[in-house]
Amino acid sequence: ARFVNIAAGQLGPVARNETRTEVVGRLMTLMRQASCNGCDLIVYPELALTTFFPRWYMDDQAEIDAFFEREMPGPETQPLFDLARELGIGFCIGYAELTIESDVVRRHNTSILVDKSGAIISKYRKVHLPGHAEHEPWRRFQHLEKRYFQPGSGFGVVDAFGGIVGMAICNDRRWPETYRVMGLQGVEMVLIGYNTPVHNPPAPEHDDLSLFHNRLVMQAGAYQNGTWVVGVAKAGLEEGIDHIGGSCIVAPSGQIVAACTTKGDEIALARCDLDLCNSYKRTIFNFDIHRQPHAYELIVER
Ligand code: CDT
Repeated sequence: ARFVNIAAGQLGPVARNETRTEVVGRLMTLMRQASCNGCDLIVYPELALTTFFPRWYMDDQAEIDAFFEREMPGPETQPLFDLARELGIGFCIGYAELTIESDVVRRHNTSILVDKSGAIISKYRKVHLPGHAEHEPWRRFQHLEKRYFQPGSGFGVVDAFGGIVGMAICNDRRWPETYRVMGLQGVEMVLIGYNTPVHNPPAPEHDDLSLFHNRLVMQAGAYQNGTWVVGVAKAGLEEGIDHIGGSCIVAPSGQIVAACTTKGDEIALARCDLDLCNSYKRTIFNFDIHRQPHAYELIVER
């Protein structure tokens, strides 16, 4: 067996006026709880350091950029990295990333994986950016990820925590290709943070199904690729908008083995045996023997 003790580090709402230092304090409290419970790794939500700002239309670039990190770690986030090193625990966290290279500014919805020594060992930039790019006043609230972020370029994996680890962010979890591209690289743990409003303005008929769909996609992704999946919410009533919780850890069988029960700051814990992946990767989902890529050409052509 190859055990990795994992915490899903769910956050309740983060207010617009909450400082990075206050949020990092909450993250550190969860990290200490995870460490006390013998965890190797804690997974935090998407855009964990701020409120989910794509709900607002803004055209003042300075106002928008205040939600972005120009360095990681920066002065306010350094204590989280220091605590990780002190406790010997890794973490995965999402944040809005601003980079400037040769005078070109780029903004991404990003996740990083940090090892037990506090070093960043992998970075992922969200590929599937949902929502819209222009102001749509008919909505009760906006979902402007297409305005504020550029898409990332792909799904890599990294050797870490004794296994093969990949990351995805929120809307990515709804797309089978996300898991399969990492599955083809032998992924054993997919770490996913999310912010999912209960209400979807273009399709309110889905609202009652939002927790069902959350589980449906992550359980299917886990089973169909023989991998652990860790899904972690920023949950609850944030700036007047209700977000699903439902953070959970899914085994390669597709079964949920741990789940949060509140919509606040909470950890859910699981002892994840990465060797459980083999039972699926070597049998029903032995890709080398059973996949038929010639029949899937349309998927990459369109
Ligand atoms: N953050 C994020 O990607 N949220 C979307 C909301 C639905 S699309 C408007 C999600 O897929 O959960």
